[in-house]
Amino acid sequence: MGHTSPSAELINQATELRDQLIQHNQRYYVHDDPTISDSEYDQLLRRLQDLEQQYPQLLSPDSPTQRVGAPPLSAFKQVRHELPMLSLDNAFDDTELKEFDRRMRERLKLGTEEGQQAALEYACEPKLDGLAVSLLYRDGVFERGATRGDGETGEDITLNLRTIASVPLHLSGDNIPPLLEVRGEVYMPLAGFKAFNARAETADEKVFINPRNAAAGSLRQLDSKITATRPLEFCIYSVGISESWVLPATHVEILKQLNLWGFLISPLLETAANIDACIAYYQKANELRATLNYDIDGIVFKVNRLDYQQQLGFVARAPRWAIARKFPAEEATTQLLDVEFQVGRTGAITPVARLDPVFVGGVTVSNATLHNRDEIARLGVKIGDTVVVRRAGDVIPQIARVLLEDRPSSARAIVFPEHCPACESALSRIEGEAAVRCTAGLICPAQRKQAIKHFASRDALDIEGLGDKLVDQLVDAGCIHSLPDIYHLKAAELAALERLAEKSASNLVAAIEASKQTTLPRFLYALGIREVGKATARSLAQHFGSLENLEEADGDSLKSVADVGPIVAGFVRQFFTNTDTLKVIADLRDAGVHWPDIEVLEQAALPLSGETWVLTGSLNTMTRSDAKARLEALGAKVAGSVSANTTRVVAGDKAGSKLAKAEALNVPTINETEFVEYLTSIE
Ligand code: 9MJ
Repeated sequence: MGHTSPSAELINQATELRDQLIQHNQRYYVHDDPTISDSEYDQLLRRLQDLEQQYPQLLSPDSPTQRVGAPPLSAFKQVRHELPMLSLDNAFDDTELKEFDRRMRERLKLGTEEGQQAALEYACEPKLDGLAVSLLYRDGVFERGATRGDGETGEDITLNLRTIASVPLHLSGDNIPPLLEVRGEVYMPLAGFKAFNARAETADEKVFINPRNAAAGSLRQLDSKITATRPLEFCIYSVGISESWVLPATHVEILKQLNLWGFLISPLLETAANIDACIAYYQKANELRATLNYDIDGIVFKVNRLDYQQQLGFVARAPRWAIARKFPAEEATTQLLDVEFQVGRTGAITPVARLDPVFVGGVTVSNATLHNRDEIARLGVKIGDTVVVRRAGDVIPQIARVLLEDRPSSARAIVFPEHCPACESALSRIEGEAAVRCTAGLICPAQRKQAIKHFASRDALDIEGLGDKLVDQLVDAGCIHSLPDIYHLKAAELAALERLAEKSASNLVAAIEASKQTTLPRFLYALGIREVGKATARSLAQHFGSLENLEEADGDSLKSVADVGPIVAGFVRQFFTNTDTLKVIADLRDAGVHWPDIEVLEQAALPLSGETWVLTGSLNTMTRSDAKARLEALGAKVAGSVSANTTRVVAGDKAGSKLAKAEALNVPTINETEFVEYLTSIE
């Protein structure tokens, strides 16, 4: 591909597309008078991109595909990573780091006893706290960039990446491979982050809670002109696929070569002769951390020799030959000012601590979750107490403990409400459950808001632009009372709301319109039936094929569905026998929400019928019950123990005796990466 010449017809086509796009661009940006929709524009742009991708000869520097900040897309394309994008195992102290070194030495047979150890060198680099992306270059030209996604499939964010100055559009230097994929991190340096937030605050716009979220939010823009205004950087840390490149012998040499071709590499990249030198590097970096102009959340150590890396291979979705030594969770003390009670989608009441704002783990924290009534009792916390707040990486801030010696005499007990704080309805607590719930369902405005947010979320009907704040506004303003009202919103009504520009209002109306065409699993998930997550929604859809069949299903047939036990079956029955919810569904369909039915295969005709699988060890990319549900939906039985009748064993991290038994019985085993690949290939 790419080496043959395009026909005259294709050359003409490309010229025509380019002219059309330039014209539409002018109409859109200069004259504010577009004559085609955003998605029609996308289609033209993609046709040209595809042509140019296929025939780089057609690329011209003035092509609209090359603009810094191209016109908005209506959605990102999916990209499958030919080589999965891996994550890293963590070590939380020096002992775990030494343990890692011992494992490497054992596997590589380099000696573990003192005095008998052969050299094992590591590459040391800071762990950047941003977003992992993959960039693909063909003949030295940047062709496509994608997010990591779940490691297997990411999103095509080429146009956004093109706006980042440290993403080279052309590589320079000698012997550039005809095909080269690099991986690295996109992040927002601290100075840029602070400046961005300061500006946003003055303009009364949304501020980001930390640089990582800012980077993520900036890369997720469908309009790359917005991304272009964000101060992002890109630093690489590994190579993916490549063609005709005889890789150097070590990781550090690879990065140095990539640096020569035009990529930014960490200025702190070093080698360490052994694990003690790694520990010294970590300490030095920890001291340096406060002076860096970007956030790092740990140090990554990688076995430097490539032949060793190949020998060591992978476990699940992480390389065996690398480890991230994380900086410790940060703690700070502050005062608990008050406790408020929030109502979740299913009515669960969550106490939220309002704190005297305190800077911890790189962000200012003014709220922390207290989870439930039991957690308040466990902490023994009162309003007015001095508390220790802990924040580790992405984790929601928690109250770790109370400093009882500092308790003021004015401290008061936290009183759990007896009625819903949003609608005054009665609360109930089911035996054996930690949560206390509001029983009012969608009559409760708080639950209604959450239900709408869930319905519009990415994995549900994916209504881009219908975010949390807007839903709050729409419900408060009385524009939305129930889910079907979403489909009766008018651009004028939306534009009248505070903070919503006319353009965003019409984009939102278009996104709402587009969401009408969906799939049965998405629709079922979107309804927010209790305990019906994505995997269960998929099982139900595959089993029943249509909503009508599901609505009519009795408890027994529900229980025969993969991953559905009596409790979930009960919630599903309850949902579909409630006249209010049936009316919501009917109204949604009347409003135009539709999906194709699914062909229901007889159990015997399913691809894994007759097979028995065993899951062991921990999985990183899905929960054990999701894995089970997916296997069962494909017709397999999932057993708890390995026998000669077992078809296959999926071995996750730290798989133990079951894996050993499988090996002893010659039962085939696969790791998580292979498992995910297999599932996606047959589902
Ligand atoms: C970061 N986040 O800085 C890796 N990373 O290597 C570095 N991440 C990585 N390396 C293999 N420096 C998988 C992830």
